[in-house]
Amino acid sequence: MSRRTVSRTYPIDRIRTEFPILGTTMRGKPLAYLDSGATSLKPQVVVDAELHYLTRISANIHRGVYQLSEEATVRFDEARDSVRQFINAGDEGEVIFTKNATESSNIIAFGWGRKFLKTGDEIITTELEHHANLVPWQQVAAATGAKLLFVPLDPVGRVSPDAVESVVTERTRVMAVTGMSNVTGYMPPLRDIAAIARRAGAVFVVDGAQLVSHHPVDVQSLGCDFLTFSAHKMCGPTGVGALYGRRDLLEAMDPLLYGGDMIVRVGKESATFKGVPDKFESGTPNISGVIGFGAAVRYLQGIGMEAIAGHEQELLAHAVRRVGEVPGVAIYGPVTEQGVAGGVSEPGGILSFNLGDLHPHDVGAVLDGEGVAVRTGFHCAQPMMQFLGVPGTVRASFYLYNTFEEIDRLVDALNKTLEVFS
Ligand code: 7TS
Repeated sequence: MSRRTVSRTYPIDRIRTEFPILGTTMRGKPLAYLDSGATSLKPQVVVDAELHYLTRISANIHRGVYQLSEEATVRFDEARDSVRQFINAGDEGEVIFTKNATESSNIIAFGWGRKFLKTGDEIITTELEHHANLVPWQQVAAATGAKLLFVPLDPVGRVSPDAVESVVTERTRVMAVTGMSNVTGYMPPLRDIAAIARRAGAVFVVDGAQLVSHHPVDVQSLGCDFLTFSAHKMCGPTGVGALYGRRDLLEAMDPLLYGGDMIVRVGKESATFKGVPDKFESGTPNISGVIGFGAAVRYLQGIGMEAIAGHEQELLAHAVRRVGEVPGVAIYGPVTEQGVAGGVSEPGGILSFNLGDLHPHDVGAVLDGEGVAVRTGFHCAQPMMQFLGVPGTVRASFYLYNTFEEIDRLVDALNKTLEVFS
């Protein structure tokens, strides 16, 4: 059996050849890239799609009457349809291209929250959130007089439906919850939360920045009203993301940005606006990025999100066991208890830990010298660090191209770290 994967059918060797950067070195060692939670590597097909636009098309969309502009528009629209299919949105108007998940969250918070929330209304969220799905809501709460309420987490950082129910009141208007913690990989029970939001008459916002890249997501069966995600975490380019929103909600919202490409008619004093998605996409978008995003989701679909999620779970199980054997390691989150939670959670491919009382940055620096790339620090999730009672963690995050050998190299590098600091 190959050590690269335990599943004989998962095409790990082929996948690795499709990512040019995996053939390179870091600090003179073969790159072991364990930081896909921050951003993923890019396969050649995505690079090629962008390059084709840049070298063969390179025209603006929606405005030229000439062939190249028409072709750019067709490719742009194809990308929207690919992303729509990827999350099974009902129609293309429900997929808005943004610059990243952060911008998508801000469009919801300011476009919907700022317009519809009133003093005393309640926004339910959790301490698991990345700042992108918390700070915009804090701002909107301050501007509208709405209140933020936090679902109590269990001791290892899980959300149960009962805990969600315990903070729901007749003033609940929004529930904004991560689909997967970028610190622990924990995946809250979204379907249960969607049902609670529906009963409460609240809008259900899912931060999908980690979830969508690693697991199959069907917005219709999930029952979310909004979903935010970034292309760069799912094999696509930086500078492009998406917002899924239910059509009726998007139609009722105000855009964040006004200008060209989103208007029907402009007079000297006022203007009228197009419908969705155009009203949220004023100005020239990141055309090459969107085209690359389309190529990325088609690439992921070609492998299959179930297969990718399965591969990551095998890697995670191996990592939990092997990293857990390193003397003095403390692993955070429910990952070591998966299966005990009574179906409340499933693991995502993320492992956060600390090594004795060493600072995470010191650990990360030694790992870097060994060619192992991990993220260290508070991961844009300071409330989660407060919950865990640590200033930061070392985080290894896995994706479709990672192998058991890379995790073994992480473990060797952690043992070396212990020697360096002994
Ligand atoms: N939500 C979650 C759960 C995230 O993990 C991130 C980025 C974002 C939102 C924001 O995405 P962006 O593309 O708009 O920046 N998370 C990380 C991380 O964990 N390390 O670097 C970025």
